Parts: sequence; structure tokens; C-alpha cells
Amino acid sequence: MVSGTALVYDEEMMSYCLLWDDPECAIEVPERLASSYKRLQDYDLVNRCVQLPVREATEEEITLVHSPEYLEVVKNTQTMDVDELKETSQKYVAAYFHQNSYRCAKISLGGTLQLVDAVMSGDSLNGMALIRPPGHHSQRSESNGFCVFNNVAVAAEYAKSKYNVQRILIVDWDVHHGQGIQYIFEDDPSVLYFSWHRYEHGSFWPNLRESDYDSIGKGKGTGFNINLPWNQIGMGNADYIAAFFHVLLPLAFEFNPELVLVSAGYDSGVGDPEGRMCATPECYAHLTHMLMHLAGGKLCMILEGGYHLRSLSESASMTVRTLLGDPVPKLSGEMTPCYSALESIQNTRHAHSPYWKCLLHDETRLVQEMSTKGMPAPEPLQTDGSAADELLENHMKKILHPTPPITTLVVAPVENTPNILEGMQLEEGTLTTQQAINVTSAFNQGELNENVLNSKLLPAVEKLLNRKTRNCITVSPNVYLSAAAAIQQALHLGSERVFCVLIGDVDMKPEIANEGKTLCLTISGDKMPEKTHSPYVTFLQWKETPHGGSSFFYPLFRFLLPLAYSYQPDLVILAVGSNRSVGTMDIALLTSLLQALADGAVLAVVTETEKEIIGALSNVLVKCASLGFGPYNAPANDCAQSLTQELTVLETKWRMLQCLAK
Ligand code: X5A
Ligand code: ZN
Repeated sequence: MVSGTALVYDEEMMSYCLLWDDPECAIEVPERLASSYKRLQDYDLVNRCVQLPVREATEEEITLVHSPEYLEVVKNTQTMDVDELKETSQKYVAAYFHQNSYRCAKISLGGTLQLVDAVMSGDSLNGMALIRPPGHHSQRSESNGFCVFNNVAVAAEYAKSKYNVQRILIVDWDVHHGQGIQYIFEDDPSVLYFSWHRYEHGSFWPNLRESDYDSIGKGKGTGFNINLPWNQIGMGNADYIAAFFHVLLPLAFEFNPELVLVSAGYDSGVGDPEGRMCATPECYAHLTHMLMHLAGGKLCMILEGGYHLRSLSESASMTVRTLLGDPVPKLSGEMTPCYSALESIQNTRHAHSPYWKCLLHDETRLVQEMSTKGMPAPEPLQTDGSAADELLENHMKKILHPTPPITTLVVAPVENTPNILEGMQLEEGTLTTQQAINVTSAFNQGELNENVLNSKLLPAVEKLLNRKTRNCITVSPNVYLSAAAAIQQALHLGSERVFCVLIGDVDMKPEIANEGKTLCLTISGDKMPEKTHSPYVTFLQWKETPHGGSSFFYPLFRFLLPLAYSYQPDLVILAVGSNRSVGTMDIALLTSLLQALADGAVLAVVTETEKEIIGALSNVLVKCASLGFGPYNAPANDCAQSLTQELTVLETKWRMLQCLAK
């Protein structure tokens, strides 16, 4: 299997800078690269990556996107004096040239193409290019917003022509609209472009009408340009994650790209003077982790903006850590998207609803009068530069833990041992049925039985909670009883929130959901049982439609993950019994995505007869297995309907489920 993370960096890209006074351009400094690279070194991430040498992009490559006339203009800046450089710069918007700009722009683009080659050839699974100048504002014949050549746009054209890639997803999480990328691919259905950006009803740079949600592409490309404009500053973790669940991910999975390119600007992070947003560094780990499940893991991160050095470098480090497969830290903050974010999400979903099957099942309608329209300019947030420095320093200490020494602990009787993979450790033995029965009665009596404490499953739960192992897989003759025992043990050891997903014949008794300390979700092909009226006992009726492909993405992003993220568990238990109505690959995807919760503490409990599931889950839990998915299928009507009903009840309590502002 393809593995490894590539890193592109060369200090030569620090050999240009702004030569005159211009407050707008002053933030784009060479130290942006130095501090990012330094932070990666401090976290010992550079050593764990494959470092790729940069190269100059060729003229042929540059003109995949740019006009020969513009190339000539940039080339000529090499020999200009400062006055001429300034004069050339002023022909464009928010641009500056230096004598070394051309050379650096060629390396910046060439480095990006090196990364694309590594990933497309299979030398590396994924990677990141730390480069400048950035690219996403630059246009066919124009420099713009500190960008000279459009690195990501050229990379997409390059991948199409060199590797015959049919579908490319570009995710632009920079806080500015990459209008350059939009213009280049507007009428091209082979490139799906997603950008969120600070917009404030058009009052934020680059102040373009076409940055709004209703620019959806042109001609054949209609539906393939997704703009999510933020009309307020202060967007944070919950808003970004909601945008992924309710806008980007469903469309991206339906699109089914063969390569994902990220215009990875970190000016959307906390402390950035341009963006004035609030996302903390681990948010980028979550975004990255989700994107790693597309295109068989072929994911290239290409640096764009990011002007708060500490925020930039911490966020870029979280990105690389995640690419390498390290556990994703728990997301911090209240998991409630703000009203203005929901308005934006609602409008983007509405604008795209004619073009995407996955948007069909929910009601979509337009917000006519935006709540923030005509509001006075927002007050500066308290997170100015140095306050953010301090906040970040403390924050990183709080959220980063040493990676557990064991990746996957296997609790199984020896005759049922799955093939032990590298990174797995076997603890022989599991609960006997008698022991498990003891647990249930112990639970009813409010005490834990000696017998049970001596078995191997309960110590495994302790190891999981104490971070001795990252995750755990248990092969059990009685999935329900083992899961019940694990829950009791977790609560006994002080867990506050256990998220438990039950698939197939597991039959967990709802009374397990005590005091909100557990949230149980049962997935079954049968109709919903009589309603319990507890938001902690939830139900998903799900059955695959017969004709190939999968429709599971729909409930995954519409329901399962938003529910899990709303709850913020400290332990995830996934119990898979027999007679399940969800396919092996879908359960693998679910498990892999759930690893972003609870610092990766996932306990999978699997029936001993389900060999295929045991194999698939071992793969997902041990390696960040790159999963491949077929085309998207529309879900069966009764399933979609029962989900909608369930959502109406639950979304007032679990706020990440909400995708209409009301
Ligand atoms: C790459 C990038 C921002 C330009 C802002 C000009 N450019 N006001 O973040
Ligand atoms: Zn930017």
C-alpha cells in the first residue's frame, strides 16, 4: 500500500520581500516560511516526512494557465530597479514584485508540481508544499493579492494532462476567496472548486460580487463552483466543521475525485490580522483528516496565506501531523455553529441543490434578509497578535498528548485472533458469556464484579482511557454484553461522555444511556422501534439500495458525524453484530472518521463470526488506511424520510445537525 508524506520546502523562497512602504502587502513576509518550517522541526515532523527537492516550473507548465504576455511581464521584473518594480506592481491589485520574484514564483510552482508528481506516481500518499509566493488570487494575465502564478490551478491542469486525472477537488480554506481559481475553472466540470471566505456582504477584499454563494459555475461547469461566503468575522471550529459536514463533504463524496488539492491558507485561523477568525490549530487536523478519506488518500496541501506567524506555524504543523497519521486532537470549543454561519451554509446548499443528489432530501430555501446585513463594522476581536501568541502557547500544551505506545490493542480469544498487523498488540482472552452476564447484573446492582475486572476487556478499556493504547479491537461472542461491560468500565473510570454506535443485531438496552454520560445510536435495517424521547438514545433506519455503489455518505455527514461532534465524547465504542444493514466499507469509513473524536480512543467490538469486518476495522484502526469508494447512490426513500424525522427531534439539542438558520 502507498504510504508516506512528502514535504516541499526550500529556503530560497525567502529571497524576495517587499521593497517599499505598502501597508497592504507588508504582512506577506519571508519569515512566514521560516517559522512554519522551524515549528515542523520542533515537533520532529520534518524528519518523518520525505523531503522533496524543489525545481523551477517550465514555461510550458506556467502557460498551462497563464498567458505568454503575462509570463513576459513577470520575467522582465528580474532586471528591474526598485522604481520599475513598483510601477509594474501597481498595474495589479495588492501585488508586489522583487528582482527575485520570478525565480521564487517558478520554484513555488515547481515545488507544487513536484508534490503532485510524488502523490500521483504513488511515491508518497500525500504531502504538503510550504511555498511562497502564494497562488490562488493570480489570474491568467494578472498578479493579485501577493500571488504571481496560480500554483494550485496549474497543478490541477498539470495533473489532468500528465496523469489523465478526470476529477479534481480543490478545497480553498484560505480566508480569502481564490477568485483566480474560480475564473480559471468556472466552466470546467472536471474541477470542483470549494472556497469559504470572509465576505461581509462584499465589503471585504477582494470585494467581488462573484464571491457570493450564487456563483455556482458556468456552462458545463454549472454546479462545480462552491462559494461559502462568511458574512461575519469570528467564525470558529464549529462553523468550519459544520461547513464541511453540510456543504463540502457530501458534494465532494458525490463528486468522487481522483485527486484533492488544498489551497491551504492559514489566515482563516485564530489570531490572523487579515481573517479575524477563531479556528484553533487542531481544527486543521480535523479538516485534513476528513479530506484524507477522498481520492484514495491522494491529498496535496499547498500553502497560500497565513499572516500570524504562530498561528500559521501551529496550524501547518497540525496539518502535517495528521497527514502522517498521528491521532487527531480533540476539537476544542462549544460545538454550536453561529447563526450567520448557518445562514451562509443554508444559502450555499440552496444554490447547489439542483445539481447534487445528496442535497435532495432536505428542504432548502433561501435566506432573503441576512441577519447581519447593514450591521456596523464588527469590533476587533480580543485576539490581537500577541494575545493570540499566548493563547496558542497554552492551547497547544493543553491539547497535545504524547502518542500512545501501542496503536491497537487486540482483545480476542486466541483461536479467533485476526491476522496481527504491525502496530497491533494482542491481549489474549475476552469476556466469557458468563462474565459478561455478571457485568450486566453488576451494573444493575451498581457494582462491578471481581470476575469481570479480571478479564482482559476491562483492563483494555483502562489502557484506552489512560492512553496506553490509541485504540482497541475486541472480538467477542456476545457483542452487546461486551459493549455494555466496556461502557460500565469507562464510566466507572470517570468517563463523562461515551458515544456508542451499535450496528446489526446488537440490541443494546436503552437504559444504558444514563445521565447523559452515554449517547447510543443504533443503526438497523428495520423500522424505528417505539420512540424513547431521549436525545441520548437515537436510531437510524438504514438499508442499502440494491444497485451497486453506496448511499451511506448521506447519513454519515448529515447525521452520524454531526451527532458525534456535537456530543464531543471522550470514548467511542463501535459494536458490530451480525445481520447488519451497513456494508463493510461503509463501516470502515465510519470508524475511520470517528477516530477524529475522543483523541482517537475508539473501541471496536466485533462478533467473532464477522471475519471481513474484523479485517477491515483492524486495517483502519492500525493504519490510516486509504479507503476507496464507489460512486454515490441515492438512499432509499423510507430511510431518508425516517432520518429527516429523527433530525427534527434531535437538532435542537445536538447543534451540529442543524443546517438551516432558524
Ligand atoms: C494569499 C493571500 C491576501 C491578499 C490580501 C490583500 N492574499 N488585502 O492570503
Ligand atoms: Zn488569504
